[in-house]
Amino acid sequence: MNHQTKPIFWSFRRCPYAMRARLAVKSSGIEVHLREILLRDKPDEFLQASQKGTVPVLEVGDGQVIDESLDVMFWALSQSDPEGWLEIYHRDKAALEQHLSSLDTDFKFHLDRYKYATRYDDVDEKIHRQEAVIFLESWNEKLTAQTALSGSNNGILDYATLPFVRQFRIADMEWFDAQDWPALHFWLQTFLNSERFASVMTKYAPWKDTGEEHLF
Ligand SMILES: N[C@@H](CCC(=O)N[C@@H](CS)C(=O)NCC(=O)O)C(=O)O
Repeated sequence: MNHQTKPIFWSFRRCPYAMRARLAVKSSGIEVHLREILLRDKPDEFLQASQKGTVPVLEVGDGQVIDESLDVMFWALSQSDPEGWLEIYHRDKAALEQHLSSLDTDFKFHLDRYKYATRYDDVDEKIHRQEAVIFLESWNEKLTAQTALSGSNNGILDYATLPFVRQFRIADMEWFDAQDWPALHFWLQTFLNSERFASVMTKYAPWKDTGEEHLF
């Protein structure tokens, strides 16, 4: 594949949706050209690719654009899945869909209102933290019984979820670390300390300023 035909991946480093998509692309081994953006200063070329204006966006060629993070994950892994991330998809599609949909709707809803309470009118962050805790406790329970949310190894459920649990923790790390969730803490910390995580968190200057895209 030459330079022109590699997909273009529009990304924002700290975005958990972009993070999960970068994790899947990296695991698949598919090479893309990564263009870092700033959400407050989106390049016209990015908005032309997807008017929705959210990251991640993957331009895969022939005018085909994927602008949902889970779709990017499935696109990459369905082409190449050397680590078996989709094992859970083949084994228990219903469980996978149930987890991903409650993660992206309910858990995210409460996470935003806990972490960014001031952005919303009349929101009690403690109530939303408590609602999110219901999910975290169920994941801790699952991780107590098995190594990973996806089964015996981290797979798509884990890597789709980890960036959001990381974000939840960042809201109040001391509080998070003081909770009695040993399995969840271990799962998150192992990920945060991993080479894998470091490899998708490289800092790049915005493409808009430099014109530089990075082979990722
Ligand atoms: N459902 C989308 C959500 C993506 C999303 O909301 N990304 C945020 C950043 S974390 C974004 O781009 N927001 C647009 C903005 O802030 O202008 C996905 O899964 O890709």
